[in-house]
Amino acid sequence: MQRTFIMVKPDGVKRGLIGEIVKRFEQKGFVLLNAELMTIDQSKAEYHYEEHKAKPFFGELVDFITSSPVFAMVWEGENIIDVSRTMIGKTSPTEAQPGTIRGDFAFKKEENVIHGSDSLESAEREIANFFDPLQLRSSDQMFKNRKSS
Ligand code: IDP
Repeated sequence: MQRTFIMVKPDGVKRGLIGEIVKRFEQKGFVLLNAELMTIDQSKAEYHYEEHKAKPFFGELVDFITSSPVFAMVWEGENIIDVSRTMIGKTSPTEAQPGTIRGDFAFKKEENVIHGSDSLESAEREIANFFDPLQLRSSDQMFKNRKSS
């Protein structure tokens, strides 16, 4: 079982897409472990997008992600890293297929509604950047009462 970091970006939150995105992940059968509406500070944003530090759009990217609240989530499921990237769609909305989240809702590369980790290593690094390890749930903990009742 894998877990991943999914974030509705400021444009997605402003456009009221949190519910739609959560619905798609729930309907797929994934389990929501943690979620928080949060405003990201500069240092967390820079760490999150560290791999793009040398790119010309880095400053703009950090400004955008810190501009207003995001909805940060941890989701769990089988092969969730690859499956969620497919559900999210390509980075550029001109390439994102209809039926994917970006294909259906995004029209600009700079504001493409959602982030999802692209590997197990990034997922763990990104989860740790935004959530306190003591607050992280596991699905075993969440559903232990359901089994015994
Ligand atoms: P991903 O979000 O699909 O994994 P990455 O290549 O990791 O894509 O880029 C991170 C984010 O940076 C993208 O989601 C997008 O919002 C932004 N971005 C990527 N390329 C460009 C660009 O050429 N101009 C402006 N923003 C970009």
